[in-house]
Amino acid sequence: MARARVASRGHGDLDTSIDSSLIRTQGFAIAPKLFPVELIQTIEDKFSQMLAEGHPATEPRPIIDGVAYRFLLLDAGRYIPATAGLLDENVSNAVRGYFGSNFGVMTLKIWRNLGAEPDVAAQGIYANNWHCDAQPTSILKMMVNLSDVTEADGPFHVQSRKDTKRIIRAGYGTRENYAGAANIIDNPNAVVKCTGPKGSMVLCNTELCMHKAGTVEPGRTRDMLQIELIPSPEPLPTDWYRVQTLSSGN
Ligand SMILES: O=C(O)CCC(=O)C(=O)O
Ligand SMILES: [Fe+2]
Repeated sequence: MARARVASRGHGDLDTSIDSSLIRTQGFAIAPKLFPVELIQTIEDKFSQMLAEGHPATEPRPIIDGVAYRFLLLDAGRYIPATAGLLDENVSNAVRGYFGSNFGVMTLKIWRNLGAEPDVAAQGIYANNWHCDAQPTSILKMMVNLSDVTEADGPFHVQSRKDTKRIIRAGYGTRENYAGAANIIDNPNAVVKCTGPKGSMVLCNTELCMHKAGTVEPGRTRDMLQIELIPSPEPLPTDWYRVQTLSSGN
């Protein structure tokens, strides 16, 4: 399937096209204006409220010198049922088109990255060093910006499968030491920054594509929702958003 297009049902300013063939060739596809802002706002408001209350499910991680740089909510759908609206027909068709099969949900999480001074950010505090996820390559990540994300807010950064191969062949070492790839890994012609308004989204194979979180500038934040999708013989159950995490990687 080349392109999934569905009428935007009264949300005239939305662009509901997702190019699922691009996920195969490039490794990722960006949907810049996908979800109604009211849906995203409902989810973000509830997440913010949980953080403000210090809800025990919102885990501060990591804490460096007494300062939390990220708050993570696992199994977010159990606390925020509105997340059920994210796998609508449009997204589901695109994901089925990519897998060529039904799909299931492995994890559903939300996190907030907080601003960090460059010396702290240099410690790789929230997956902000280039890496590929060490998970089965069948997993597809759906990443939704829950806040308006500019370059200053540490957008998700990604490179194509082709550029990723170039980096690996140049002798990429680890997140901490890029080794032979150090000189080419930040090629501005290859790096794509997933900035966008709340509700913008990227579907990405993070095993095959080099990626990282951008560093959030001091005083700013970035809220991200992520769903890990896997091929499945069964149709998606209606209560998929109540998924409970067994394991996940980033
Ligand atoms: O927070 C981000 O932008 C990147 C996180 C990441 O590396 C991942 O989800 O695999
Ligand atoms: Fe990752």
